[in-house]
Amino acid sequence: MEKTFFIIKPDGVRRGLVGEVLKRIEQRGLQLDRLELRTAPDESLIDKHYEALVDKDFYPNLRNYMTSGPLVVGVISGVEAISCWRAMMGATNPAQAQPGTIRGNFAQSPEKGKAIENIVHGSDSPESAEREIALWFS
Ligand code: IDP
Repeated sequence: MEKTFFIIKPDGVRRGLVGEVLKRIEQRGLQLDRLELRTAPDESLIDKHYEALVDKDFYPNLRNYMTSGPLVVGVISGVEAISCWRAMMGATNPAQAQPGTIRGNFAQSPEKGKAIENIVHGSDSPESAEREIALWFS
């Protein structure tokens, strides 16, 4: 069994997609190990979460987006949970996300210069899953 960390980002919560996302996790047969609503994510936590991206031009927009409202964080486990959840999310840019994926069904690509609001996050490797679980649930 592999564990991964996921976020339902502020646009997902704002748009009432929490139930939809959790339903997909459950129906896929992934196990929900932890689940929490965080009402006021602080900037320093987001900076640590996205430490590899803080130097990017779009980072200030990404931080504003991620602190713009409540988000849901959780841990799921299953066989190949990391790649399974990444496939369920779809491509980062919603314009390239396959229909049927969460991003491909529910997200739109932003205008130039804005953060990509794409509903969900998922760890991209066992190392980042371990780091992100420790960061958010320490
Ligand atoms: P991922 O979420 O699909 O793993 P990452 O490259 O790790 O993609 O980027 C993290 C998040 O940063 C994305 O989900 C998206 O919200 C935002 N983002 C990534 N690239 C861009 C960009 O070029 N412009 C604006 N926002 C971006």
